[in-house]
Amino acid sequence: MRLDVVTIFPEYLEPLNVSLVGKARARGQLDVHVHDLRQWTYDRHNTVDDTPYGGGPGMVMKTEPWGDALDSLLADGYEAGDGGPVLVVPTPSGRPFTQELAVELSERPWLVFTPARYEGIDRRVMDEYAARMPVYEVSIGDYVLAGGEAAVLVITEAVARLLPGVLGNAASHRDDSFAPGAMANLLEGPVYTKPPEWRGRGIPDVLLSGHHGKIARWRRDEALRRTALNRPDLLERCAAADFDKKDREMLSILGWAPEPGGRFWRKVQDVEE
Ligand code: 6GU
Repeated sequence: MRLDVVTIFPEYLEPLNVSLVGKARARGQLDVHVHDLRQWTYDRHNTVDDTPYGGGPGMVMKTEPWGDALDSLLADGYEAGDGGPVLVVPTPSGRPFTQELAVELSERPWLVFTPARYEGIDRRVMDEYAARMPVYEVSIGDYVLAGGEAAVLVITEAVARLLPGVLGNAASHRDDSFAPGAMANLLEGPVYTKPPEWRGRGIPDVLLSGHHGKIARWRRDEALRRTALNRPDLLERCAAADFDKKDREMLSILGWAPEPGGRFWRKVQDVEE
C-alpha cells in the first residue's frame, strides 16, 4: 500500500517510522511519502492560509498550495478506479472513523492524507478532487484537535495492522472488538499473565482450570460486563438473537432485559413507587 501525507508539520509524522507501521515500511509492505505543503508556496512567507470569506475567527487553508501539491503527487502513477488513490481528509466535521472504514481503506492500494491546521481547507479543494477520486472526510472522535496530523497517525495504524502479513497472526483481527459483521460487537474483557500472584492479587481460578469451555464462557461474561459498563450504546445496538441462553442470564444479572417485543436489549430502569 502507498501512503502520501501532505502537511505543514512533516516532523509530526515521524512516528510512522516506529513500531508496527515502521516495520511494515522496512519490510516494503507500506510505501510512505511525507510532503511539506510549503514546497508548493511561491511567496516569500510561504503562505498557506488566509482570512475566511464571510468573516469570523481563525484562518482558512488556501486552495493553490493544496491543488499544486495534490496534482504533483497524483501525477506520479495516477490511475482512476479501484487501483487509484483515495483522498482522506481528517476533519472534526467528517464521518466517524470506525473499524469498518479501516477495513475499507485497507483494501485500497493508495491513500493520500491532507491533514489541515487552522479552521480547515477551502471547500473547493475537496470538491475539485471528489470529481476525480473517492474523498473520505473523516473524524476520529467527538473532540477537537489542533490539526489533523494526529488523526493521520491513528488512521494509518488502524489500517496498517489489517494489511496482509503486517500482524503476525491474520486470525487475530477477526476477534477485534469492532470487527465488522461480528455477531455482537462487545468490548474485550480483562487479560492476565505471569506471575500468578502479584502484590497479593491472584488470577481468576477459571483461567488456571484448563477447561476451555468454561474459559470461553468466562471471557464472554466479562466482555458483556465491560460493555454494559463502558459502552451501553453497543449493547443497545445488539439484536436479541445475538445472545445465547448464558448471555441472557449474564445480561439479566447486569440489569438488562429484552425490550417489549424482544428484538433488542435495554437497561432496565429502577421503577420507583
Ligand atoms: Cl480528523 N481533526 C481535527 N482537527 N480534530 C478532530 C479530528 C480530526 N477528529 C476528531 N477531532
